[in-house]
Amino acid sequence: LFALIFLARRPSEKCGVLNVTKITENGKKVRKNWTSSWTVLQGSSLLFAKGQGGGTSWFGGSQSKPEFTVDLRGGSVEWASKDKSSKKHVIELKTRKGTELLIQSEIDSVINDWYKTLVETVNTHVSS
Ligand code: I3S
Repeated sequence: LFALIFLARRPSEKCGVLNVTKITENGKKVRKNWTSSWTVLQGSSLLFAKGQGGGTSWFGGSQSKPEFTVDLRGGSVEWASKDKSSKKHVIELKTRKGTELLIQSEIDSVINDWYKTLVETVNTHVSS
């Protein structure tokens, strides 16, 4: 029964606003650039769109195209160590292809939910 409940509740989609920066791209260190992004998890893909400014809605407007997407299969998720950022509640995501991102929210419950969901995503979508 518990297994059934777990399966039924398994997250495949989640969205919300997070602060995001890349720190490494294809194994090369890049300059931090924190931006507020509309973040969407679909299966094992995590999509980021530009922040909310500009008054255009997510639907239809220029804001709707994703800035970038990462595939979480074969990647890792952990709480970032203090030397990665001075911010609170920072998650470090690493993709199999060598891109590292930091994601952050000032709101504990928001970032804790993302952490749980991302860990489950990485664990359920085992590298192919
Ligand atoms: O890891 P760093 O270099 O201390 O990161 C900070 C910088 O990226 C800084 O920008 P510039 O050095 O480009 O001006 C950002 O404004 C900070 O937010 C970065 O640090 P935190 O600790 O907030 O991740």
